[in-house]
Amino acid sequence: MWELWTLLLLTVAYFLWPKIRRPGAKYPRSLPALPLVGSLPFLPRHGHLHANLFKLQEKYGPIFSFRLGTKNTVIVGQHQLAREVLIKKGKEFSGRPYVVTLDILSNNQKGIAFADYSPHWQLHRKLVQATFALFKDGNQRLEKIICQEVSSLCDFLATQNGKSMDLDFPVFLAVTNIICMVCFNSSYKYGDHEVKIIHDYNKGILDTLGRDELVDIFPWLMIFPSKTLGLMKKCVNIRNELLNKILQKYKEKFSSNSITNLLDILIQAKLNSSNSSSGPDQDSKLLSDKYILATVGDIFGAGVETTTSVMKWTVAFLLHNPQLKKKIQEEIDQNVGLRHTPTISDRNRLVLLEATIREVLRIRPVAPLLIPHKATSDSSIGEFAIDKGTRVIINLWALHHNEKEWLQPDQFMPERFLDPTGSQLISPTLSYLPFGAGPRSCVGESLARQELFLSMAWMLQRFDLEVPEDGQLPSLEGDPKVVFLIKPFKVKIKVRQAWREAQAESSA
Ligand code: STR
Repeated sequence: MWELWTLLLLTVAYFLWPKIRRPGAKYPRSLPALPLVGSLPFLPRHGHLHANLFKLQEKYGPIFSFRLGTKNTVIVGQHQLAREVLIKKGKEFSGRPYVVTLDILSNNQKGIAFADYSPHWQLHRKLVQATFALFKDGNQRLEKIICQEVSSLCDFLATQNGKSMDLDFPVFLAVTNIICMVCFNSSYKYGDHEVKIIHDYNKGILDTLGRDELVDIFPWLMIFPSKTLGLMKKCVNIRNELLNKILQKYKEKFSSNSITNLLDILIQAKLNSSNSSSGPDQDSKLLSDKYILATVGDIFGAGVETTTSVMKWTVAFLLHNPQLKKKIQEEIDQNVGLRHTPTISDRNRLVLLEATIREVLRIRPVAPLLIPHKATSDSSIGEFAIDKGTRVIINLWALHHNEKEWLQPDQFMPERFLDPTGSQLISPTLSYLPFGAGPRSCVGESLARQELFLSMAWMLQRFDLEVPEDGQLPSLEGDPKVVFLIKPFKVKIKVRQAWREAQAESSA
């Protein structure tokens, strides 16, 4: 009998043990791994994953690996190696691994954020980039759209003068409207019920993605019902229904003569490929409603959750650093004044504000581990062999907190992005990639930077953002989901005296 058991165990071990790899090749050092569970028992369970992985670098070096289930994962925590993965060998590492929760979210790896390296990913990414090009200049330029929404946001905040409030929802609404303009040329009014629905399902999606669920490690656990997956599916369904309703309605009024947003670009590309002389071509299938919805869903989700989060982080750091806030306001008063609202062209004059935003993106990166990459062919990183199919995770947190690259990396110091005279922006090191890099880099970087700059400049010109009366400062610890969120906090809104006087003067 025991022979049978041994045979069975050996067979199981054979299938679950990593395959013998390229002979003679040198692989990154690995954490210990057991059959079945892999390195799971050896991974720290408490605290933030990005910080734990950074800590492991002390023992294992800047690149190391571990095994979860049957999959090998390589962690890269140093900028030269990260740039090799993202830029120099960008194409070889442009794949995306299969992750159960992300697969539900992306309707089988459609869209652009979580799609594996594939013709549909290439096509949709190109079309999204073409969309942003539509908003470069003219009447539709991003700056104009952003200023409109930021202006409404500030007008709303003015009605809250003297009160302490959570900025989450008002900021969410402004940012949602900006991305709505980019996607469908529409926007929501304050109090619109649909915005609340979007707010709620986004929260559900973020909550369920962030739980490093075991199913993401062992996909076969899917056969057991899971509460998290259930909630995830519910939220994704609500989202898909809402976006589908918008898409179907939009199709009726679509006109080839006026291509002004993401939906226009996607629908037009679909028409072009179905009418091609040789009959519907390959692209036509890749532009069916399901594919279109997945891409719009990604842009929507990415455009809203990231910027809202960074704006809240920025306000939180300013509450902790009231002197800095005052200095930024002086900078605004001197360079923009109080008669005009700030514009993008003020960006090279408001250098302290710009440095502050860069520092927020360093110390609390939106995605501290980016989104996992996958090797699309056998390749290498530095001196180490990487087999096709290996997951590669860039630990951006490690890059942004490396003591050899940054002076006191845990301190919030916007001055590090300024020259000693404080008048020029500088890049102190290459160990900084807040938007990733290479073929998978963030497509919305320029939109995001403009939104962050304009909204902070407008808000600080008009308001004093202060700690609420109860003296409660925001926690800076954070809550890492797919986006590194900040825990809810309140801020006291006060219209600036200087702003009031300037208004009274100009209307007199
Ligand atoms: C937020 C919640 C939602 O409703 C939809 C999405 C899909 C796209 C995701 C987004 C999420 C979170 C931020 C992501 C983005 C794609 C790129 C972006 C992960 C889950 C980042 O890399 C920061």
